[in-house]
Amino acid sequence: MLIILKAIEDIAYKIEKAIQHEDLGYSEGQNSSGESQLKLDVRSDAIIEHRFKNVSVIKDIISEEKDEIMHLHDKGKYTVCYDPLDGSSLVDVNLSVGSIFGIYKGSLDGEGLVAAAYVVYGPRVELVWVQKGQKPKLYYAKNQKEFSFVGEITLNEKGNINAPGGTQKHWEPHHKALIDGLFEEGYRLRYSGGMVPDLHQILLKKGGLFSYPGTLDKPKGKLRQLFEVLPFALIYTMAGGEAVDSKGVSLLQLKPDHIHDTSPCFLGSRYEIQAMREAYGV
Ligand code: P6P
Repeated sequence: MLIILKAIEDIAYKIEKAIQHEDLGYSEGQNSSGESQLKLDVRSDAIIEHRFKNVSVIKDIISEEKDEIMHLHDKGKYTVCYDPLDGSSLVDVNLSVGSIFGIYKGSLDGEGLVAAAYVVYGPRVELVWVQKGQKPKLYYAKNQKEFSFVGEITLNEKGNINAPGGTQKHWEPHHKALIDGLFEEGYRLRYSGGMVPDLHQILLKKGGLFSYPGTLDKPKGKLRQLFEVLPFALIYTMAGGEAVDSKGVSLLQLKPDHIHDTSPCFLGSRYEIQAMREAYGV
């Protein structure tokens, strides 16, 4: 499986360069979620597809930017689901963005998720890798050739960062009570609109809550299960935190019906997930 980590390191360098030097305009296309595609989205997807074609253990790939599953290697064991450049619309206001990867073996669901990774393209390029049963590992791009291991990531029982997603006017009353309650306790608002840097910050600051709830306008939430919600659910759970849906059920029990299915999601330290359970009555 570490051959996939090596490929993600190579991909990170190439996407970083594309972000620095390539056109930030819109392509003519739309992705499967009906979102307009930036040229950078298409370019990042092509970089990943090209690199994974050289990794024979990868059987299939599923991308936010592709309508359907793409077969790569008959003898491959893993399906890699990825969001090539999450939050790409933030690039033209010079905010951090990221790539997210879920590595599945057997079933395309929380049970089949065996590893996950993300790359943050910020002031530094950083990478987090996790295998089921192990602590998440943090690396940073020391130069154009290698990533250096920094250390393992653990979440404390409680944090003080609140990253509330979704359109506030469409929040249900009990969700608003959860968010306002944390602010009442002195939590700090840290929300950029990019889930990768927003979730990365909570991990490195060792605690807090990231939420993207079901809302009146998006009852099933906005974030995609296979290549956004589940990879981070594995990372947060292996870091000692929790990752649940709006019923308080572990996101690692998700079983998507379609490759672009979404789910409400709450990821954070144990104290904040307990606060969510109390506010939602679950
Ligand atoms: P909202 C970026 O488009 C993204 O998919 C995630 O990175 C981010 O958490 C979310 O959407 C932001 O959505 O509705 O809060 O702007």
